[in-house]
Amino acid sequence: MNVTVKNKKLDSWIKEAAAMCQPDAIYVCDGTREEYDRMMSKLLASGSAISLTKRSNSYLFRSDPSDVARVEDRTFISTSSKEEAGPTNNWIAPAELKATMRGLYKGCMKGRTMYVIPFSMGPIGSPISKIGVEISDSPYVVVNMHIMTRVSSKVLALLDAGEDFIPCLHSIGAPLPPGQKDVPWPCAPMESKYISHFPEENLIWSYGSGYGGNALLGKKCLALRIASAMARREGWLAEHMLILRLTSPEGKQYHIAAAFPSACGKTNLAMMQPSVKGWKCECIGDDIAWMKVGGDGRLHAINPESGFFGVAPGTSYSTNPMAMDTIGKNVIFTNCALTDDGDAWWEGMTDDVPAHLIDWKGRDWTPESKADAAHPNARFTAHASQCPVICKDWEKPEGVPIDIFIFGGRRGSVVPLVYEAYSWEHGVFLGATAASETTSANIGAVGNLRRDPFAMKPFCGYHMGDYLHHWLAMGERLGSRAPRIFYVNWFRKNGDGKFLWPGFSDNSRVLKWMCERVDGKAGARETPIGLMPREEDLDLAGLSLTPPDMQELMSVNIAEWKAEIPDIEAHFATFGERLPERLKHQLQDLVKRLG
Ligand code: SAT
Ligand code: MN
Repeated sequence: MNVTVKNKKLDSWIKEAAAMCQPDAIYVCDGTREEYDRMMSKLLASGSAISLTKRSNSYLFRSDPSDVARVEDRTFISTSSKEEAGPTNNWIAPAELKATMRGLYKGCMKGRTMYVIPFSMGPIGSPISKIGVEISDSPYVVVNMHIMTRVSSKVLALLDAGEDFIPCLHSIGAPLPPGQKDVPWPCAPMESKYISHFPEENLIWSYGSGYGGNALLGKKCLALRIASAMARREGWLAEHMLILRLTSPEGKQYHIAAAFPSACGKTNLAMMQPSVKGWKCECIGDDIAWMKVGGDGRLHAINPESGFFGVAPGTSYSTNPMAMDTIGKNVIFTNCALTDDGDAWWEGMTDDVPAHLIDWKGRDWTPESKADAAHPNARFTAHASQCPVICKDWEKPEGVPIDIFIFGGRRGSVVPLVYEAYSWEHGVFLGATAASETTSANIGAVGNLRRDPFAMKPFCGYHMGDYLHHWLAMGERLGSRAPRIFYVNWFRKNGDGKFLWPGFSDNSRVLKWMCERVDGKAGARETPIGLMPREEDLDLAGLSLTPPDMQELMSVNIAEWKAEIPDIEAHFATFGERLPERLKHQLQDLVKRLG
């Protein structure tokens, strides 16, 4: 081991993990640029990384074709009883799961180095931040963690000073026998992958996958699943939300936190450049928000991450120019295509499709090829500080005060562009019943409608019914200082399957209405589903949207909404006794309003 670890809990955990996993060497990371460069040189030499000549200090990785996204079927919340994990989580009893995983971990790092990665979620030393230590045998994980979290020897110093940490054990599950050549992306087969959480003891064990949220354990595992359970115990919120600051032409600031499922445009909204005149948008985070009630009685949010792990396909200078400028240099690309002149490429990146590429599986690709050149869940990893519109306050330890919550998802039909909740309770109902067509961010079928409460279905570390109670309780605590709640759908289509709403920078028109609602300046009409802008309430200047399209976009079809009710009832029934009474009443009220 390259350093002496003084913290007793950490030292004995490293020894225990080493005895079980039997790595050839142990290396404690310090988070420096030199370390990153050294690690990247090794990854280049081993053939895992490809250096991109067109982008400075940028690299392309191609994963194993079986290891391309989160694996919700292999993700477990291991509480002492199944009931505590609730209906939205897979559960195995802790003793059984640990016994199985110990069997898998035994000798799993043979032929490899065990990296010890001390990291902080949130600014180092902030009272809202949490410390984690990830043990991993993947150098790809190390370089990604450098960007996505604060990896530093300062974190070890905090541990020496007595701070606690969340242990995150990770192995790709592919020991390397002596003399055998490594593959570019080692991992274990699907049936032996386990992404396990023990929220009662703040512990994470992940085995078999090297991809994204399965392997970068600070993200979904710590900052959402473990943190959501901590947040409930401690009276705060850990949410799957972007955070942005909007500034009006008069210079008034509004802070918005928005929850959409993975691959539904959080990064695009977080970096959006408003098309409405005089308004400015700055990014604070694109995936996760930790929120606590401040001394002023308001909810204050921080982004616990330090980078973006964004979906590449569809990202372009027309959809998200700020993301494009963020990824000009110092980027890790995963499962993008490679151009002949040494750049990354993906579907939707440029109007002209290159005549020849190497696809994400390493095969020759031409526009005639049937398969996608980049995997639909291909990603870029880039540091937040590289974003041209990163808010100057993005690392403020006390966070920013939230004015507005937005929930939403991808719905080709039924759900209009925007509506506002009648009350906090109604807003919690909107979050609880949020539904979205599934995307490629999870292994499984794409395009199926599923209820994804608060976009937290895959990320809530405890019983979702208790989570809904927690949200209601937070509303009571916040009282008149609670943020206003809205629901949006950017993805409604017309009969020909075309999107009705242009989206992207024009979403600012919707956000502007929300800000004016907060200030009591803009009107709305009551509808059975919530408060909706009348046409004159939305700033549509300069937008070429035909009146019939606008009408369709904003329409609430009573028959279609009535048809949603049985699905909501079935969804609510899964929470059993733990479904808050107040949400049952909200459903009854909706049924009544629909007539
Ligand atoms: O792979 S991740 O879980 O980090 C990305 C996502 O699904 O949001
Ligand atoms: Mn996400």
